[in-house]
Amino acid sequence: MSTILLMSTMDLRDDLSFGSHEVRTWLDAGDPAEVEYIVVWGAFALDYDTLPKLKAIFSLGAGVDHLGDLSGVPDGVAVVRFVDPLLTEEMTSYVILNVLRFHREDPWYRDRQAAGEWEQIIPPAAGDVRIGVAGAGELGSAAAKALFDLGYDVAVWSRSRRSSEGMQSFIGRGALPDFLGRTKILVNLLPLTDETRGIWCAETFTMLEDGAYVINAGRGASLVEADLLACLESGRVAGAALDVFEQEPLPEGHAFWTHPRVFVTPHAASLSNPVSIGDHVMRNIVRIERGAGPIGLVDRERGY
Ligand code: NDP
Ligand code: OXD
Repeated sequence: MSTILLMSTMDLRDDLSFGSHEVRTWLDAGDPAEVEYIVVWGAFALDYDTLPKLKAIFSLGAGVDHLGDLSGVPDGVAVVRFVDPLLTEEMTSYVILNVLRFHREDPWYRDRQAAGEWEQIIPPAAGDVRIGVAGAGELGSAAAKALFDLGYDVAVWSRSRRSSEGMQSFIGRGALPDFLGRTKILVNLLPLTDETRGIWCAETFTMLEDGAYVINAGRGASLVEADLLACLESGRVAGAALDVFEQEPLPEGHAFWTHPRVFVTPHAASLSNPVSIGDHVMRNIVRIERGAGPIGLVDRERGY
């Protein structure tokens, strides 16, 4: 049995189950010298000198940007992100929902409905719709594969080479213009790092096919919202499905709330399932106690 410290602004003890492990919260943390594992959502500042037994910090999400600066985490302490088939499945359905929305001209049909107009347009064949998935990790590669299986012309973009089952694979910053130049529907599933902050901006939107669509389920800070609004205004970008934002919750009165070409969801593309989190943490504790590497180990150099 290990001692887990659960750090979150909400008391999640009733939602999360960690079996027979002893779970403490910030309010009843007891002696920090006994804590072996931390499960956390949100930025934190810890005095690691008071945590000599700490073995791992588990993020409650797939992303770790919310944890803030990880440079002070001692080398022997693993930072572990959430990896889970259900999380992947949910993200895949969010991406498919929005790709179909744009491919099948749903915004246009909604306008026709509002106007009471009976009009039809023949959609392009899926094979003629070029989708670019930025981020070919756990979530991006599954979404890309599902879209590929639906017949779309899918390419992925990542930092290092990925096998992509017949999909085109673009690697590194130098390949970004080519990747975007063949993309009609951009799906962002990149983690937020120094390299990806603000990556989707006027310059990169201009590289997309004219009248492209943007789906952002990665992180809000990867996208410059003012630039997207300007590109929606000019028609350079025809529509966007946004799940994540520069500021969350999306502030009252923000232009996205009422924009006719923007589809807002409240950071709900893929929500961490509490049962899966419990399983993930407990399975990883077994691995760590056996001396094996945890699943979801974060590379602190890369930042994801
Ligand atoms: P992974 O770490 O498995 O994958 C990240 C991918 O991004 C990898 O393919 C990686 O390349 C690529 N990448 C990272 N940096 C760069 C870069 N500078 N240039 C090009 N490619 C880059 O992450 P996940 O797929 O599990 O999750 C992705 C993100 O999705 C999370 O970090 C989180 O921000 C977001 N998310 C959002 C949710 C929501 O509900 N909206 C829910 C869950 C996650 P390489 O393969 O070469 O390493
Ligand atoms: C995550 C998220 O990172 O929910 O898992 O955004």
